[in-house]
Amino acid sequence: MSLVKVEFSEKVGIITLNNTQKLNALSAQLVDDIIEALDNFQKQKIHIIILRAPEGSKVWSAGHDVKELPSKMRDPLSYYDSLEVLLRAVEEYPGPVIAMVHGSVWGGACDLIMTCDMVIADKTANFAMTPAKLGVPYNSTGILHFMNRLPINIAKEMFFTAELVPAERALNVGIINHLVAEEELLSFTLNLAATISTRSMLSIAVIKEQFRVLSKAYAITPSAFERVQGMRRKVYDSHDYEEAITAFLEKRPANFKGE
Ligand code: YZS
Repeated sequence: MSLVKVEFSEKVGIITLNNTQKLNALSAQLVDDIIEALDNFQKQKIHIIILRAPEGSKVWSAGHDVKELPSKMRDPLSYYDSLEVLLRAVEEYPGPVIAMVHGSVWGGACDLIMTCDMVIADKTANFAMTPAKLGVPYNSTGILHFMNRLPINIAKEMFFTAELVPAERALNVGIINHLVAEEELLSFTLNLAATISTRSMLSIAVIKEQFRVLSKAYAITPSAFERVQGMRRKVYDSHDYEEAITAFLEKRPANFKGE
């Protein structure tokens, strides 16, 4: 059974992450279902996508399913990890993908939000970037998603503290485009999509692609790439990574040793 619900009109498709029992944790199955929904919408030439959680969810998504993270010795965020595939699918969708957020957004789901073209939220929304809590060596493409959206000091604060950024501040620092009343969240988002749907989709698709290509136009040397990969490997091979995943599963704070 699919873990997403899909609805669509002529030009707007809505994908609802619908595994609330697991707080919409981004398991491989949920992520694959989102990707499949995006593929189907693209085939049907649906121009604009809205990504949401079911009405009233306290948690929009709890992030990567920690139970599916490798326990040690393997990159937890490798190129073909399903979350990484999803982030590229959102970036490459040939029309706007709008995140409509009610509730809290954690870790990999926060990265998903950053990858969406726009974010509309109500006051229940808050956002936490958690790798430093879970000992995860976050990857360069993910860091770039934040750098391309936020002032670098704000992005660093999010990564270094792993604390939730509440809605009002998220608006001020540019995580979200519009902060609207809870009861207007859907109508506001649909109106935004309706406005966009009157514009040239050919034009928007090529503009979105240029934003994507230009925002990734960073050259790094092979040795810098290999050095960063080597540093990341030391982290996912470390005691601290294993300890943090175990601590999460045992519902206790991690005891980091710095090794
Ligand atoms: O006790 P059961 O078995 O019912 O399970 C609990 C939680 O363990 C489980 N759960 C998760 N399982 C897998 N992956 C998750 N991300 C996850 N989050 C929660 O869901 C059941 C209900 O959770 P409770 O904690 O009892 O619910 P509640 O008291 O309402 O608290 C909700 C929050 C969202 C505040 C709480 O569950 C929480 O703090 N979850 C972890 C959020 C998080 O840190 N996510 C980041 C995951 N990491 C990533 O996305 C990246 C890899 S990274 O670390 O790099 O950012």
